[in-house]
Amino acid sequence: MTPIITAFENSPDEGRDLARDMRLRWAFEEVGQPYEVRLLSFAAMKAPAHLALHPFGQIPTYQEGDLVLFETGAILLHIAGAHAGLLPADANARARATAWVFAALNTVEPPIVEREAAGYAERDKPWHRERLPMLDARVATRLDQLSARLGGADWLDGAFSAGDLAMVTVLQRLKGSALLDAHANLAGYVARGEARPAYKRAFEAQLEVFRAARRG
Ligand SMILES: N[C@@H](CCC(=O)N[C@@H](CS)C(=O)NCC(=O)O)C(=O)O
Repeated sequence: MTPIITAFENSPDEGRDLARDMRLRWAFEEVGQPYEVRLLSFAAMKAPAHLALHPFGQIPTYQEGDLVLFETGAILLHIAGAHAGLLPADANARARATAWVFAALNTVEPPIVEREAAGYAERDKPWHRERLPMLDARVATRLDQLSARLGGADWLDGAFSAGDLAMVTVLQRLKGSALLDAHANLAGYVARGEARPAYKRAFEAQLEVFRAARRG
């Protein structure tokens, strides 16, 4: 059965890979699993039919027969568990790759998203300028630590895994920022992820949604 995911009909980033359906598209491409995409407007995301699939009214969701999932980490691990290619065969290495998925989404992503959200939701507040250095410092701390761990390796723990896929998509939110550029190894890590053929296919598919919407 072909899994169906949901994605933005009109992505705020105009299809440039930041919407989180990208993680799932990339995972499907890595493991060679065909998938379908159901596009949603913002209004549809908050309507009862979608809230029945996703309690927080967000994208992406995953449907496969009777199974409905939300949260990209859970979906990524579900895809990785069902197909070869994103988790190592060795049980300990598999557990470590899973830990990196959680690290990406629970430890590295929150300060990055908080800083990004402050940029568009709090810009007009009198305290915004004072708060910004603190948000930058929180991100910088995580990047320093991640950079130290990655060192000169290509991937976080041996071969490319679901952990790297999650981490690269999290770090992409900082592309072009001084925070990421301060760590050549992390910038190189993101570039290595984006150079993977599976990533490129997923990126093209996501961008095509934006192009099609523009064509009308
Ligand atoms: N923790 C969730 C976050 C999902 C999320 O933030 N989705 C965004 C798009 S990338 C969204 O739907 N934003 C619109 C909204 O929250 O109303 C996950 O990883 O799946």
